[in-house]
Amino acid sequence: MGLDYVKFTPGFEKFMPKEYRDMVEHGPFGKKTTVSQMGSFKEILEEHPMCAGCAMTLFIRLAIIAFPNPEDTITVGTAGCGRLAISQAAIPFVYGNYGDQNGVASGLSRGLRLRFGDKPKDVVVIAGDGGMADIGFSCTLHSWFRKEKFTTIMLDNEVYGNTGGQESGMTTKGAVLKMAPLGKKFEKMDMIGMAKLAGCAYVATVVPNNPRRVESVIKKAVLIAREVGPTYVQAYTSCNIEYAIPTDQVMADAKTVEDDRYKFSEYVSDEAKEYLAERYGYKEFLPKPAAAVAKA
Ligand SMILES: Cc1ncc(C[n+]2csc(CCOP(=O)(O)OP(=O)(O)O)c2C)c(N)n1
Ligand code: SF4
Repeated sequence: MGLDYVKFTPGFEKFMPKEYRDMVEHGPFGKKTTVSQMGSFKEILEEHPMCAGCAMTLFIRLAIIAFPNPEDTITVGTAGCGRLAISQAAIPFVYGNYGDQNGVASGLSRGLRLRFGDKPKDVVVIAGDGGMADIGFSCTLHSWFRKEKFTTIMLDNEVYGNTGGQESGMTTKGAVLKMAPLGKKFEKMDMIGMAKLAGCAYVATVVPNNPRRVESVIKKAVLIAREVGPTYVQAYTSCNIEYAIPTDQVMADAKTVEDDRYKFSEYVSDEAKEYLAERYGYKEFLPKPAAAVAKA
């Protein structure tokens, strides 16, 4: 890991495939690129085999652009639609068995700390709601209770998309799906509440139609996980196939769902606020001057 793996070996530049040359010359490695610059640099994830219009793909693209140091980042995932895109990205991807991604990430994150000491190597789990809240539930929760320092991102499409429409714990009550024809009988799981209860230092919900917000959330989550503790981001990433959302309505659906029941929320522990302010200059978390506190 590090910038060396995205450099040419001297003398080999002209023999490298065009895609690789583009990535070295116009990619985001070692630079500060933002979502506002999309279209002006080569993205780490450009090609993928997911359904046209899938909101999950847009979210994954935005999340990867937001990684503070992509050359020092490893993603961990599992079976599910998201891995189809994440595994095409030009950064290392570890594919766990279905559900064990937070266990794999725990070992990886600890190993990288032993190997590289203080030099940050970011581990980011990205997986679906079924893999994370159902089959991987115990691995997810225990990694949080153990205070493992890595980021967990749930691609919450509220269904098992990759296997054709079974309900998950994150499906909303009453939702009718191909393989839940009578409608789901139970409430959507409160993974946000559980993440806070288990001691995550940063917990947020987002939808993909606000790229700058996605960027800000992912950046904070990754930075906090370096030193403070586990972080969790839950993203509504609709499945337009299983929920029959017309492709041109995918972003409108995200906005409606956001307004209705997936409002932006962000919890930052006091320790994480202090860390972001002191280490990374986040002004909004700097202690307020005494006069301002008295006035408030
Ligand atoms: C141990 C195991 N059980 C079941 C499967 C089959 N399987 C593959 S993807 C998937 C569902 C994925 O749903 P989710 O995690 O919500 O992700 P999505 O596809 O919706 O993004 C299942 C059950 C598997 N690969 N491994
Ligand atoms: S099945 Fe759904 S979640 Fe999976 S790629 Fe297609 S639209 Fe996206």
